[in-house]
Amino acid sequence: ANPVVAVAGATGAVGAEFLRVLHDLDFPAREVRALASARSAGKKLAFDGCGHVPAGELTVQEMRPESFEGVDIALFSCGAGVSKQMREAVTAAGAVMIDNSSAFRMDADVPLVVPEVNPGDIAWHSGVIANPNCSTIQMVVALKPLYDLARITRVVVSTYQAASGAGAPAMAELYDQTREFLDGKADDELTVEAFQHRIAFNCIPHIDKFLDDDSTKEEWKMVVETKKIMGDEGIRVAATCVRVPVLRCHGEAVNVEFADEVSVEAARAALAAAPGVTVLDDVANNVYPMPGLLAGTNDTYVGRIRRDDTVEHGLALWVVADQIRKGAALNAVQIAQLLLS
Ligand code: 11C
Repeated sequence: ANPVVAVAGATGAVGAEFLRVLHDLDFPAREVRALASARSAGKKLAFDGCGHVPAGELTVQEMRPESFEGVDIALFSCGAGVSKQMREAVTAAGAVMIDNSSAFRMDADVPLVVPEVNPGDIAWHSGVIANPNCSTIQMVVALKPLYDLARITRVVVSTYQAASGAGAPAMAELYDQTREFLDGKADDELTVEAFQHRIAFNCIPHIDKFLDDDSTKEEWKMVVETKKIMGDEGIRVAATCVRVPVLRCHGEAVNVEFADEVSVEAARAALAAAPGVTVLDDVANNVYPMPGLLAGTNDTYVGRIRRDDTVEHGLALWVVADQIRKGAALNAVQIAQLLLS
């Protein structure tokens, strides 16, 4: 039967993208329920339709535990606290929660799934499947075809993360602050709310909170989530996560160390053949992926594939994906598609 889908957090940046992706993939729903906090209840959201749901407007309903009665799949993006509060109600209603927050990702009974990498892990879910952090998703999509050539032993990654990773208000802050800056406002006159510092014409090496070892939680997520998704606790990951004044799409400079030799040619061929990957790598013609030009796309784009001679078996690459689509909404809806298959 065609599923009833709830979109929890429908008014947020990822929530809006859930609705677009459900339409774009023509997800075979018979009902789509838009849920959000009480203050958004009654708001109308344009929806282009999917499956048996015609195009029109969805009226946002206040999310309560009883909102999940009759729901088959609940796509969640409203923060870890709300996901924790609602988990019991969702699973008691018989729905599967696909959760975009960090609430359950590292729980032993919750699969952490990227369909191109570990689709089989959905088999052992017990009501909740976690969607990984956006910066992890695009990295593992690129790493998996390489891992299939030779075991990966170490990854060093530096991220260039878009403002919208911190939500729609953060993206608005980048626009507004850039305008204020160009209008000549001094630093102490600029509106700085979404980030710790001015993001316009700046880079901020600080995403999520600092941990005891002086790394950030965003960096920690890339370390532990990569091991869980790839199913290999032996992969060592060193991450530095940086916010850059880009609206949408994260970029990642990735250095990969293998247990055995992997040629640039073999890597390029494996990436070109991999699901969800597009290779843009023709330096003679200045072709490589760029975040500013890839917003709204579905694939993970890989370029600048070259040797890393600082280790015995090393490659360097540059990876870009739209973190609201593949890094969040698209990955979650692809998990929902896997559940139906
Ligand atoms: C960012 N990656 O760009 C974060 C957003 O754990 O799902 C997503 C945080 C998460 O700020």
